[in-house]
Amino acid sequence: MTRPARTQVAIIGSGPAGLLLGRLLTQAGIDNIILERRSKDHVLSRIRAGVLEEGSARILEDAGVGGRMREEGLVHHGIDIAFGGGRHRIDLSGPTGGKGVIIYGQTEVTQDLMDRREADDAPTFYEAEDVAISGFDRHMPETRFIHEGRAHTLLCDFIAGCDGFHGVCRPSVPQGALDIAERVYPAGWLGLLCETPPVSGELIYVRHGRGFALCSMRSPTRSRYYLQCAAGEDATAWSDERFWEELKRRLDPETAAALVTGPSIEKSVAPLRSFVAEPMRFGRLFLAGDAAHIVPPTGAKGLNLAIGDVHYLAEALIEYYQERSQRGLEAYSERALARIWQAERFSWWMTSLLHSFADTGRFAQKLQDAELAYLADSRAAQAALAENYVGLPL
Ligand code: FAS
Ligand code: PHB
Repeated sequence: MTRPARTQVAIIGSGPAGLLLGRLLTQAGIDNIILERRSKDHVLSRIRAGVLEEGSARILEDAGVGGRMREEGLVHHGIDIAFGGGRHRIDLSGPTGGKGVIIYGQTEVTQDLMDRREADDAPTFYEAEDVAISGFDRHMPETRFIHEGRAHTLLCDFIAGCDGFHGVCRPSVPQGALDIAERVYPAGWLGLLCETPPVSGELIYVRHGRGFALCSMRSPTRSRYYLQCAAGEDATAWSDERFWEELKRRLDPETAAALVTGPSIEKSVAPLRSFVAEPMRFGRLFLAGDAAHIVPPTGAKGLNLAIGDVHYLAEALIEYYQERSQRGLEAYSERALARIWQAERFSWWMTSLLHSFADTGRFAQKLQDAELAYLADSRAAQAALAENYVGLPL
């Protein structure tokens, strides 16, 4: 691409948001190009989310990328909350008319979307350097980037900022045009992936005086565990042995005894942050996914919110091109933010309920005890958790 090329929608970022948007637009006959700064292998090497809401699964199925998810994904109808030495099962399906969640790693979702994009023969520039965007506040958006040592300019009708929390799109918005709401938690999550059978058939969220823990999985033979750790913790400071010993100290004795340990195939630390940038549209630039918002992973909402944003944005762009209507584009930000803030609230609530933070005073600890006791005894409280966990309607 040497002379300024043109496309209808330039998508910045080849994570789940960018790839899904690309697929939905291609399916509707709308030309799009994805610019990704990392290599394909690097994008696939990042271990992230593990839980899909049924609404997300349907969107992936309608996009023609749900086959392997339906074959290999594990449908779960409950989760356990462990505290005070016991485990309390939260029925997800009873209070929600039979809804559950699907355990299917983000890595697999990304692989399925990449395979589909290749089959569509839709263009993605991996290892695109110095991506810059401009003109979106007028009617002449363009992106510039370096690829394989050559400078390119891409003219487009719209730019979709799907470039995550550390991307270039949100910072390209004029100073002062963004309303930022943020809470940074004084802790992180140390995650470990291993080829061992999960300790339990469903996820276990653990509240413990030593810190939060989560027992999750990717398949009947591959487990994913998390420990609350200090913010900015160095994952290499944790040997596998140290990780397993600490996890066992946070589990009840029966679960600890059932834990199958093994060598880690991945270990990483994720920060805990709540973050929303409003609005999500600036002229012809639209933000979607982590580029606009972040949730602490306790509610398993990050990936699901990205899919929800893209569902709304794709609908609006297809309406624009097929009906020449701006209605969906004008409603996008408000529509997406209504659902985002519900997920922000739930993720903050789950995080505050289950983590012990250094700045959590005695009163807040006693409130946690009371909230957990109420959750264990109240079907209404359990139903409220269930309907948020399986996902609010799109
Ligand atoms: P992503 O960050 O996935 O993708 C953005 C893409 O844009 C990346 O490939 C990046 O390389 C690219 N990019 C960035 N800057 C660019 C530039 N200037 N030019 C071109 N490309 C650029 N969610 C859960 O539900 N459960 C979890 O357990 C969980 N764990 C997580 C752990 C970590 C370490 C992180 C960071 C997030 C985690 N999340 C989790 C949230 C995560 O799953 C996100 O919600 C999800 O990746 C959002 O997808 P995207 O919006 O596509 O952003
Ligand atoms: C995961 O399996 O990675 C996972 C599951 C549930 C969460 C967060 C992460 O809330």
